Amino acid sequence: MQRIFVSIVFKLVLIYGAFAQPVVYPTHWWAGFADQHLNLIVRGTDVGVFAAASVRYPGVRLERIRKVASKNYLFLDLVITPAAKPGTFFIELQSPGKSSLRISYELKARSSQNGITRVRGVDTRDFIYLIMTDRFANGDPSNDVIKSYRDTFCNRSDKFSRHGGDLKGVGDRLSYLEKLGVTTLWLTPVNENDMPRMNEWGNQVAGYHGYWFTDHYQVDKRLGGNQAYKELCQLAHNRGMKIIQDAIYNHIGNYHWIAMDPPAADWLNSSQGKNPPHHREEVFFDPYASMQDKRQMLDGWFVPHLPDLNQRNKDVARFLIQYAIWATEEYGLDGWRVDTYKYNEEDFVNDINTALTREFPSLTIFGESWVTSPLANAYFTRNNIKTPFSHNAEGMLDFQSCFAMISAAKEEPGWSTGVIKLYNSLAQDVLYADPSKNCIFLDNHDMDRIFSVLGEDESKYKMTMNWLFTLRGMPQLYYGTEVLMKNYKVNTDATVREDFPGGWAADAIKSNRFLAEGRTPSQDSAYTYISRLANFRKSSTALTTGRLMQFIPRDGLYLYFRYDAKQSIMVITHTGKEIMKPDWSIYKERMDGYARLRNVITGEIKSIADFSIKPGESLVFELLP
Ligand SMILES: [Ca+2]
Ligand SMILES: [Ca+2]
Repeated sequence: MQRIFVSIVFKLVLIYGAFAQPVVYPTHWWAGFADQHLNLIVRGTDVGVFAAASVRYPGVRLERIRKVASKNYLFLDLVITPAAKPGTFFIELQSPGKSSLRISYELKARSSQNGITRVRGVDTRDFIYLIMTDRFANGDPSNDVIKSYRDTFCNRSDKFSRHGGDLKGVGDRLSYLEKLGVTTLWLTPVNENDMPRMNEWGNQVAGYHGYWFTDHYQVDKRLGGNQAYKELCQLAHNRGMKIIQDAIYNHIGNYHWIAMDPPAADWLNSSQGKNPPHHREEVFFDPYASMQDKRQMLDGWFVPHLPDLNQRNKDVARFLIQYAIWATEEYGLDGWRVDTYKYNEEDFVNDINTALTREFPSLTIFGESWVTSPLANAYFTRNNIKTPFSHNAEGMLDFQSCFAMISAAKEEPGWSTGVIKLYNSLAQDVLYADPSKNCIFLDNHDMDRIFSVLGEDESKYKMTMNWLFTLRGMPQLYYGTEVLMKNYKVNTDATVREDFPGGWAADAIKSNRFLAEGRTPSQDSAYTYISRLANFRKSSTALTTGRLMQFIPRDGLYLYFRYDAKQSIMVITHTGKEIMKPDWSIYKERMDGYARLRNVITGEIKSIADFSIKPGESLVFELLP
């Protein structure tokens, strides 16, 4: 399948036999982008000997041909004017010895469905489900091992090995996810990771998670390759669901062609793994920061097998920008989640965001960085902070509200402990231009699983889920959380990336958590709870687009309201020790005119006058007259 795809997409016609088939990046392009520049990289053994090139196609102009340090590359700068129609044209390369090479290149027609059924963007009305594809479901055992790849292990009993999960497995579970209320899939990176197993902290680890790119234009064949990804995106879009792709601009795997044969030495940052980043994002906004500390953050390689890209090199930046545009148009992506945001050149991330939204105005982009303060998180977005550099990302993954929700559920309420931390965290939203653009969550593939963090306490689980689905922002759930998958990271994050039970044909029906009959009563109750909450949220204007008002927690009792002209929702949580009858006069501002409370999970209606709340209880009510 892959072979057919490749040959259709870029037919390379060789006239001079001495040259192996070069590869061209981007592999194809489209007519009609706002940015008329297209910078092609031609990669092939000794392709740099060609000194001249020509293109004859109406509306397409070759501006220049450029050589770089490695003789295995040629750079062709083209202009695709609005007059260029979709079609295939030839690029003729000529060497001084009169040998020539003819490359065919395709300009496709852009999709008329962008912004309608695809590339719609993701917003607060959505519910994002994070999947590590290798660990979710194996829909096609024939792709578990690809013999031509460097790593041919597939062993479910080894937590560091690949397990065989794939894109078809995800596509086969869309009904399950839709029933849960999910509207949007975020998969850890789908790009090819053709790496051998690497030594990480003494373990032989595979690139099963997807964060070790070796080819930007190839989806890993163990996940099903480009065609399977295209099919999954189409299936999701057919159901009105959306796709967020996980991007890594900061680094690549050391078996990427850029790392194995860099076009020029300055494509990679020079630390060569010797000075890893110190991870302290304060260097970007600290008025007293040193350049030394800032450069170490930007240039340091995470680990020696993840070479750091020098985004100050214009060709590197252009390669990444064109790839992001290519993937968005090719697959109809609705959003990008940008990995390791704080390690990228600041100008570069602004430039790539601008380039993407110029071509795809409805596209959503949010960054990921594990930061230590709301100020730091807001710094990387459009914000209200005065600093010399201004970032333009609309939102970030909100680690601060995550930590605050966990503290609020776990700690004793006090002056500076427990639920006040959630109140205080939200009060810092003044820093953001629009805090609702953040993606909020309770855990992910890099963190201890939330059910374990909460001591497997089902009341606390419901409490945190209530907050996740009713606070501002786009909620994200990590796969399996809805069926109480648990674990801590123990010297590795592989322990929080276990297989979803039931995703493999060999899994017993009685433990197939995709099916009600394969879940324990607790697991089924958790699944049902989230499904009801998420599906209620879908149709609630107050929760998705309404305003938020919170009241200072009193004796562990914390209330906030989401409201608009049509609807008012009250989220009430009691983290104190005694049964409590709220003093409603405090909340009059939001409760005037209402007499009853409708529980959004059970549908039960109570009078406000009769209501009292038990310690540890958390409830979501729609206010009724
Ligand atoms: Ca498979
Ligand atoms: Ca970097």
